Formats: sequence, C-alpha cells, structure tokens
Amino acid sequence: MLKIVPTTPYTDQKMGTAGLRRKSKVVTQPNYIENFLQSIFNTIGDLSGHTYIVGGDGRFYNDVAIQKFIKMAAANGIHKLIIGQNGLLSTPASSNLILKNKTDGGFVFSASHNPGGKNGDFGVKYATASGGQAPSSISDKIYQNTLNITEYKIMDVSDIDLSKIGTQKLGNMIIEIIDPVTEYVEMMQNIFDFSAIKKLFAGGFTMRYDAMNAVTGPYALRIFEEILGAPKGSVVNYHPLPDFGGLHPDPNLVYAKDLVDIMYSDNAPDFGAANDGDGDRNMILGKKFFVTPSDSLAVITDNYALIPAYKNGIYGVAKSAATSTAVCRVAQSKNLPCYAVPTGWKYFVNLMDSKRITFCGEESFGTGSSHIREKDGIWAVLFWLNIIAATGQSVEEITLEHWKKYGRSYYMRFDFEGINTDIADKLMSNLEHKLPSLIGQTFSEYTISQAAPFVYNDPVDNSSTKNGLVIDFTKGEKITFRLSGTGSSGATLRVYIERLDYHNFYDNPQQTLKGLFDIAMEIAEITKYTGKIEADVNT
Ligand code: VG1
Ligand code: CO
Repeated sequence: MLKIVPTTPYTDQKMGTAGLRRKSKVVTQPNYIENFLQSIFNTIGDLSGHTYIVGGDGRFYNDVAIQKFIKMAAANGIHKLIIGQNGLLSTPASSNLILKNKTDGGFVFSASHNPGGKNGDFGVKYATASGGQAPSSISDKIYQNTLNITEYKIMDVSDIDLSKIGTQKLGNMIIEIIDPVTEYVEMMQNIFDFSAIKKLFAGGFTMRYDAMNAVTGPYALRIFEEILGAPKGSVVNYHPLPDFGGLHPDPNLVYAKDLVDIMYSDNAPDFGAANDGDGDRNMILGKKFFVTPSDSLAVITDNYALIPAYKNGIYGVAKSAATSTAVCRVAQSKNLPCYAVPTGWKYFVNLMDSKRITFCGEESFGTGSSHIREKDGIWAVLFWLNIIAATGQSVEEITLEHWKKYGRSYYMRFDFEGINTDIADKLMSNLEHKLPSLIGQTFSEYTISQAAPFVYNDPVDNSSTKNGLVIDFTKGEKITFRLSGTGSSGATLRVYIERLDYHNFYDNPQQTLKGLFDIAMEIAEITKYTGKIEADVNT
C-alpha cells in the first residue's frame, strides 16, 4: 500500500507572513501540495510517535489536500492525527488543541482572509508544538527541502471518511475525528464571564455576527446563539462554503460591507462583529461605530481586570510595529511592558512563552492572548461582549471614554495592490536609501524626527528581523511602509499612517490623515513607481 512517488521541485514554496499561500491554480498542480508536505516531514525528521492536529477552513481544495495529508502522514510513519470533523478547524481552535493535547504541531489548510474557490487562493499553515506557526528558522529549512525534493511517500488507499466522530486506523496510524467546536467552547467558558453575557442578551441586547461563510459559523452559532442566548438569526452566513459564497472573508470596512451597512443603518443592532476565513481575525462594530483593531487592542488591555481569566493581572502587551501606539499608552499608564514586533503572529510566540506578554494584536484585525499561540477572532468578540456586560456601556461609549483618557490615535492602512514585484522592491530600496537624508526635513506642518528600517531583536532567541521602513514625526505621527507577505500574485505595498489627537475625537480619519498620506506618496514616490495616485484598499 505504501507508494514512493518520484517528483521534481517547485521553486516557489517559500512561506510568507503566515504559512504558504498561493493561487488555487498553482496549488492544484500535480505533486505541488505533496512536495510541500513531504518537505515539512523531511525537515522534522523522525516522525515516529508524533501526533498532529489537522483541519482547515473549508475552502476549495481543503477536502482534497487533507486526504493527501492523511495518506502521506501514514506513509511517513506519523503515530496519530487528531482531525476536525469534515476536515474543519479554525486556526485558534487548532492552536488550542495542539497545546491541550501536547501534540508535536498542527496543520490548517487555509489562505486565511484571502478569497477562496477555484480562482481564489489556497494555503497551508504549519504550527509547531508551541501552538504557533513555525518560526523563520524552521520555515527556511523547509524551503531548502522543497528545492531538493526528489520523492514523496503516500499510502495508495481510498479516501478516509472524516464525517464520523471516533477513532479509526490507517496502517499503523491512529486517526481520531473530533468535534471541532467542543473544546474551543470550553476554553472560552473558562476565560469569560458567560453568565454575565447571557444576562446581557436576556435583557434585550442585540448583535449581528457575520461568519462570512467561513470556518467560524459553527463556533459562533454554538457560542452566541445556543449558549449565550443571542436571538436566533444573530449569526449569519454560518455555513462554511468552498468559495465562501462569493464573499471575501476579510473582516474590514471594505469586504464586510453587508455587515457595515447594517451597523450604520437606523435599525442597527447594539453590536456587530465578523471573522475571517480561518477564524483568527475579528472586526468590532457598535451602532454606527467602528473600532479600529489598534484601538480594540488598547481597550481590551485597559479593561483586562473585568475578565475572569485576567483579573489577577497580565504580564505585558505587544503589537506589530505597524499597529498604532494606542496600546502602548495604556501599557505605560499601567506600568506594563509594551513590545513592538515585525508583522506576523509568529513573532509574539516567544514573548508569550517567556511570560513577557499576555495580550497582543495587529492592525490587520488580529487580537489575542496567551490562552493560545494564534490570534483569535471569537475571543476578541467575547472580550468586547464581556466588557459591555460588565460596564453596561455601548461600544461607542467605551471607546470614547478610552480616547478621553488616552487620546485617539487616528489610524489607517492604505494598500497599493497588484504592483510588479521588481518595481515594488525598487520602490522600497529607493526609499530605504534616502531615509537618513529625510531626518530633520519639514513637509507642510510635519517635521521628520526619525527615519529608519524597523529591526526587531527577539529577546528570547536573539534572532534579528528587519521588516518595513518607519518614518516618525516630531509630534508622534508615524508612517510605516512595508510589502505584504501573504499575497499570491504580484506585490502589495502597505502604507500605515498614525496621528495622535488629545482633543478632537470625531474627525474623519481619512481627512485628518490626508496630509500625512500626501507626504507618504511624495517621499516614497509611489505614483512614479506604480502609476497609482491613490490606494486600492483603505482600511
Ligand atoms: C497580513 C497582515 C498581518 C497578518 C497576516 C496573516 O500579512 O498584515 O498582520 O499577521 O496577514 O494574517 P501581510 O504580510 O500580507 O501584511 V492571517 O489572518 O492570514 O493568519
Ligand atoms: Co486568518
């Protein structure tokens, strides 16, 4: 039954910010996924006695890839797989299962917030025993192995039935099919005050949760409607679909438009939220009110004492460098350390493992804590519901009070998409080159105080990572430039802009950041390089 299949390398299997992410058309090429998985197995080495968690977000090719994975795992001598029923697991649920079962790691088949389907994207996230995605030191080795691969091992058997909960065997390998939701729900019940949130809903509180036809639907239905008693119909788009029903499961003001329109209408519910494809991102909305992810992290940090699991204190906080400084002002006032790391959740893992931080977040709609080693969309939604239940305030009241106390970081991200890769690289190297000469220069009302690449030295493993270029201005304004590491074709330039205001809280963010946006366009010569006069996506 064991088959050894000769193969030749693909040269494009380098992992990005979060695993391997490619067009479905690329991933479905012969031996593509097999090569990549075998390269991971080869990198790990001896797999005997190893157990892994396996699942995916239900997108196109999830079912095919997971069958290949199972047959290859058995052929490579893996001891046991724990698999979400029907091949489904959210990224946070997988991280929880890795830690709880002390497995050797896990695999989530997902391209996260990228669109799915035949013409969309597919991806693989590989996590180690830490519960977090493989650090660069490991993903670099995997990449080297993808370049040298000559064969892969697979069991020549028919597909495994993933629909029934229970244990079965493939050769010597044990396969345990589990309900993907149960243990995740238990974990959430141990963190938050479910009875307070239940009372909130019993008192008539309303919410709309958009699962975007992605993996969180079953989790959200169970938690919000069945357990917490949110009115039936509060959770929408809860069937994970291979093409996400045509939706782009990226929870932001642009792609979660249906939800945003409802939340800004006159009969908006009290609370709105959405998650992304694999359930690690979140968007928080109130009635006619949007909370930026950077502010959400700051509000969460400020209110940790309201949450049962954190009420005795937190170690510290961290943000990706591009995320606004709002959370650091809270940390400072509470005498907590605030770290800035490169973009990508894997950079938080060492800080959590070494008990330097409890909460962390990214501007890209990612928020989480050391309960697991991935960002966690539903966790963030429950955190807000718990704050609301404990304070009796609305989303807007909570955020406004926060701004009055700490100032408001007006913050936006501008994405320039579909740029030729060489041109994007030239734009960045040109900008990097001229950074030193910018220091001290004044552009309209803003004077540059610092301009340098962002370099992170990990305090735990001493690795050093360079990610993005940062320009600081004298009054705390900040512009960060970096290239995306999750795209599946061409390059995306991300420009992150922040401006702090202690007095005006209701300005239009796009307008108040316009001056700085123009400076970013000018300094980086974006139009000259890309031909674009504005960004493609503003969030
Ligand atoms: C983006 C975000 C980053 C996030 C990553 C993975 O990366 O900016 O903050 O960690 O996606 O998110 P990039 O390199 O394209 O900017 V997920 O939801 O795919 O795990
Ligand atoms: Co995601």
